[in-house]
Amino acid sequence: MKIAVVGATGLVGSEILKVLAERNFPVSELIPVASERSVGKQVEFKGKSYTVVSFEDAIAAKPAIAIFSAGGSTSLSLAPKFAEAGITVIDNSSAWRMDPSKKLVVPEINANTLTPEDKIIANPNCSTIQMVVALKPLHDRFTVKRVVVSTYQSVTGTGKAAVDQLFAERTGQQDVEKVYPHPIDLNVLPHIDVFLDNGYTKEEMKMVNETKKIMGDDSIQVTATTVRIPTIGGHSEAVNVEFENEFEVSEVVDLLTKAEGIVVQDDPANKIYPMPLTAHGKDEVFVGRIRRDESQPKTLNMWIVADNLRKGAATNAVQIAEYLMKHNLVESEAVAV
Ligand code: A2P
Ligand code: 11C
Repeated sequence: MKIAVVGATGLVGSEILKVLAERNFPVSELIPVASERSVGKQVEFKGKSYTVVSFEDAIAAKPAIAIFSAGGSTSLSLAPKFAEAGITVIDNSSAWRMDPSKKLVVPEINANTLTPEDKIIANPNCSTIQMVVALKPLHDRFTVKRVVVSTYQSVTGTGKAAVDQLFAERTGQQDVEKVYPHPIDLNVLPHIDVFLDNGYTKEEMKMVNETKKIMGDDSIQVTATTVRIPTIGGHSEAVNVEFENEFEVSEVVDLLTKAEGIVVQDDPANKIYPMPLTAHGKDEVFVGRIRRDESQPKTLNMWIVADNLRKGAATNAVQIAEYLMKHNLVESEAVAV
């Protein structure tokens, strides 16, 4: 299958190339796309070099699927051009997620809603994906009523320039682009994406709105505080969940242990709990610190960590591509324009 990766030179784009290779996705031809300034550059895939092309050349090459991770405005302008050519777009940006005509997909939860007519499929925000993967098996059993989440998010969520800013601050290098409004090393910023009129950030509202859409349940109440911390391995989340129904902690652990895509790491006596350092480079969602909230009934606390570039972005997108391929939902030779 011919696959285009739009944003192939970026942090998520490079991770998509790695994940496609690791999972042995049957790529017959890779078509890397980036901005005009990168056309002609080389990217590596499975030990071979591929030349970055323009989006026009990528469309002309008729890939079956284009995985986009090049920012919201690029997706808004380019995804429809690919879709019109019969190419199925899996889009990592926030551009299409809340469009009622587009599916917002986490394969473990709602890939079964996909049809061949879905030509632009939205990949959720990283901090939402890891939370809903852990909430879904519990929602099916106990019904989630309300979630209070605080995040501790990796600088890799912002992109390459943010990783460079963190390490430049650490090493005292001055001549580097500042992507954050304050220092990030030895600091914590309660500010991810832009502030909205309601006082929340856009990242916080993504967690509220995307959760309802993916879970297919508008009654789930979510409130979030999203925070950037100086780490690179993944996003962490302290999640407080109130259920409609009573639960046993042992059953929660059992459900999470059996759920697809989750690894329970919960052995406090041996100091075992999820951390970005150990989640880094992994595809699973790690859950630990599972305990009853003793301050109110039917309420649980847990700690969720995942590599935001993996399950939070690249892995989830490649899993959608795998699902599309397995269920014959894409045109293997897309129509040229
Ligand atoms: P480029 O490397 O040419 O700037 P990150 O999030 O890590 O900063 O990466 C963003 C990715 O999106 C990069 O691959 C970047 O390419 C790509 N990109 C940015 N603007 C466009 C565009 N207009 N068309 C295609 N790719 C783009
Ligand atoms: C972050 N969650 O960590 C963001 C990155 O809506 O796809 C992804 C932004 C998005 O900064």
